[in-house]
This record gives sequence, C-alpha cells and structure tokens, in this order.
Amino acid sequence: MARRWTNRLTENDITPEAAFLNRRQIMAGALGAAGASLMGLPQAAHAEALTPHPWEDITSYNNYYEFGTGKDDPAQNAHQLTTAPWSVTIDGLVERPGQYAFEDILAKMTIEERIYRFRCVEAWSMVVPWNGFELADLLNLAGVTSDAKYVAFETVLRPEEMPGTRTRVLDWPYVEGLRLDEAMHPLTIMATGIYGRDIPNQNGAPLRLVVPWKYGFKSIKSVVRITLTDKEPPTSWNKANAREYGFYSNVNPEVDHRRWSQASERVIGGGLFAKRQPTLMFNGYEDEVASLYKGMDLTRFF
Ligand SMILES: Nc1nc2c(c(=O)[nH]1)N[C@H]1C(S)=C(S)[C@@H](COP(=O)(O)O)O[C@H]1N2
Ligand SMILES: [Mo]
Repeated sequence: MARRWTNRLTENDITPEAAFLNRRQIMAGALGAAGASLMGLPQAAHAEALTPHPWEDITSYNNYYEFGTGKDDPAQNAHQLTTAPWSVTIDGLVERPGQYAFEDILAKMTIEERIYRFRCVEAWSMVVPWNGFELADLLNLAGVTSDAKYVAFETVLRPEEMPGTRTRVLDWPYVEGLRLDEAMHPLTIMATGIYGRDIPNQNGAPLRLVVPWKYGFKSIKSVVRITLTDKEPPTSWNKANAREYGFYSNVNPEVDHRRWSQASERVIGGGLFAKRQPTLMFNGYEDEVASLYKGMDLTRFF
C-alpha cells in the first residue's frame, strides 16, 4: 500500500486565520498589484507555502446541490441538516461490516491538518486548511477484504431537510466512487473540520471525502455509507452526463471539459488578488499520485 504521506507544511507554517485576514487588509490598503507580487505572494502555482483562503470564502461559496444549485444556497439552507447523531454504514467487501457511530470513529482516528489545493471542474479554485484523518485508516478499521477493488460513497438523503433534493437536478442520493488504491492513498482524507473548527454543514458536515488531485465533485459531502465492491461504482455526475464527467476526473489541464478549457482556473477571493492561474497536472500532486495512473490513457479515462 501507499506510503504514509508527510505534509510539507508543519504546524508552524499555518497562517492563523486572523493574521491572514489582517495581512490581507494591510496589503490591500498599502500596496498595488506589483507590491503584492514583490511581497512574494504565490504567483507561480508551484509555490510550496500555500496560503489558505479565508473562512468566509470557504464557507459562503459552495456546491452542495442538495441545498440548491446557487453558490450561496448551501450557506443559506444547510443549517437545516441534522448532523448529530450521525453514523456511517461500512459494508460490502469488508471483514467487519456495520454501522459506525461518528463519535466511535473519531475516537480511533488521528486528526491532522492538511492544507490542500481545491479545484472545481467549473474552473475555480481555493486553498483549504482541512482537519481530518486518512480514509485508509477508516477502511482498515472495517478491514478491506482481498477481493475489493473499488470504494463507493453515498451522501445522506433527507428531502425534509434538503430542499434541493425535492427537485430532480441530480439522481439522489449523491454518490461517488474511487478505485481502492486511490482511496488508500495517503493524500485521501475524510475531513471533519476547517481551520480547526467543526466543518460547517454547507461544506459537508459532519464528515466528507477530500481527494485533492481530483475535481471537487469527487469530494462527496455528508457521507453515510461506504461500500467496498469489486465493480466500478456509479457516480452522480457521470450518471447525469457521461460525456462530460468521467469516473476518474483527475485534474488535468490538458484534457478540456467539452464546454470549456481546463488549462487555467479562477482563484476565488476577487479584489486585488483576482487572477487566473495555470491549472497544474493532478492539481499540483503529480509527484504523489502520477504512479497510480502509469500506462493509462488519461484522455480516454478522464
Ligand atoms: N453530496 C454532495 N457532495 C458534493 C457536492 C454536492 O452537490 N453534493 N458538490 C461537489 C462539488 S461540485 C464541489 S466543487 C465540492 C464543493 O465543496 P465545498 O463547497 O466545500 O467547497 O463538493 C462536492 N461534493
Ligand atoms: Mo465542483
């Protein structure tokens, strides 16, 4: 199995949210765009020290269609979701199938901070300081059997709490899937927090998948079921439009969406810092994950 992944950034490198906001204000007041780049803000997309987006951006510009298709609908509506008690059913090709209570899972997991690039298929991006644990640790808790090849995920479906599910914009519940080696990769996490606080409902409380080298829609929210299978599982956006959304959906600047280019992305935040930046192969995680796809035609398996 994949080696444990070590965060390049340490706790000491994390910009406290307040300090970050403060610096942004200071710079917005004192400097023009040229000044900003002189100050060493990441112009090159390969900059190692990723500066997380403010809490406000991360929690007010969302995609969570169960609460509506507008970017601000989730922040308006997701408070209706009951997130406690919560449990995750882990079943299929596992040694210990069952309903795992969220608290029992948390008690056994090590929560880490992971500052990841996040790239939506709609060609916008942010940097998010997630808190969470490696999905591999959760799967090992249930004991994956040797015939398992894929992992299927399902979001909670509660029409009475989720106004968007009363329309047929997608085939509910929202479902996603990974190949087992992708799921076991140390970059793949289940997030339970942002900026050290509990993850807000609009971002997928109480726990959601985060796969940083894939388009954002793979990172399924508010997970209630994880099923190990030997067949590639159906995924919501592929079911909705198979020509536009493949199973893999790895971030790839060279494979365009049928209706737009994926070569660059709009960085959320606007104002002085509004800019497009080049999109990176595997969203900047090429060194870590390219080996998973060795020999695969990434145009065909998009
Ligand atoms: N259940 C569910 N999960 C979902 C979505 C959704 O509509 N429903 N949207 C996806 C998309 S398109 C993106 S870009 C990310 C957005 O995550 P964020 O709102 O935390 O930034 O969630 C993904 N997970
Ligand atoms: Mo997305």
